[in-house]
Amino acid sequence: MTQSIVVVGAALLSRGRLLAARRSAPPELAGRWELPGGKVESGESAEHALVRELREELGVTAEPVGRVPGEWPLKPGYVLRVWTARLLAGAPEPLEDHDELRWLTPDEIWDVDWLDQDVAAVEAVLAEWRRV
Ligand code: 9L3
Ligand code: MG
Repeated sequence: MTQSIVVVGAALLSRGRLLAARRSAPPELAGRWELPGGKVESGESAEHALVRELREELGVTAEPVGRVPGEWPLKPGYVLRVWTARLLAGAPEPLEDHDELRWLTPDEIWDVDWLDQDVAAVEAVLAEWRRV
């Protein structure tokens, strides 16, 4: 059976806030908010992909903290897996694929229009939040 392509998403947590990123592409996803990240490349670990994607998309150095339990289907053949992560250096900027960033408190989490596929992942992040 063909393996799904894993897309890693980062729940970047800092000072009691979660980073949300608004996609600028592709057109069908533009304007919706997501946990930043992207596809794991062949031969690459998920954690390495997470660090690489956060460097490329946001210009920061970050480290994975822990896997958020669960796995969420994306488009056919793709699944989303999420790690909590913390910033080691830099301040996130929307360098690639995003046009706005927001640091959300737990109370503000549902103020943004998350991608449909990210809603369940963000609910799982909220459940983990108190543990990190
Ligand atoms: N995707 C959904 N939620 C996310 C991420 C990072 C990605 N939190 C979807 C959008 C694309 C696919 O996964 O259809 C690949 O993501 P990217 O490489 O375009 O970021
Ligand atoms: Mg991406």
